Amino acid sequence: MSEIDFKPKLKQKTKVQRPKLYKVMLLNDDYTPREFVVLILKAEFRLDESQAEVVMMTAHQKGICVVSVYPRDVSETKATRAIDAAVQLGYPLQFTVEPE
Ligand code: TYC
Repeated sequence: MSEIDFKPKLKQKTKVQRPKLYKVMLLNDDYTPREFVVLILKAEFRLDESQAEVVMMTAHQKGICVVSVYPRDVSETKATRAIDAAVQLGYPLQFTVEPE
């Protein structure tokens, strides 16, 4: 009887890591028109009219609201683009990005 064991001792495990997600947060201010906030939420974050209204009003009343979650680079790009669009029109609208 052979003593040689041909079975592989180690199984290779492939670990697939989910990308970490980052929240884009909308901050209230006293100057940006509500209509513009809704417009940006629809254009940049692909919210529909009623979602955009709810997010805008939540930020307006509570000071801050989660807009959406994405991988880090997507969140940062969208927040930057939204802030840039506001700056173009002289509005102080702010978004922040934080880990979920
Ligand atoms: N508070 C602003 C106003 O009364 C509207 C607004 C809502 C601005 C939400 C920013 O994230 C915001 N004109």
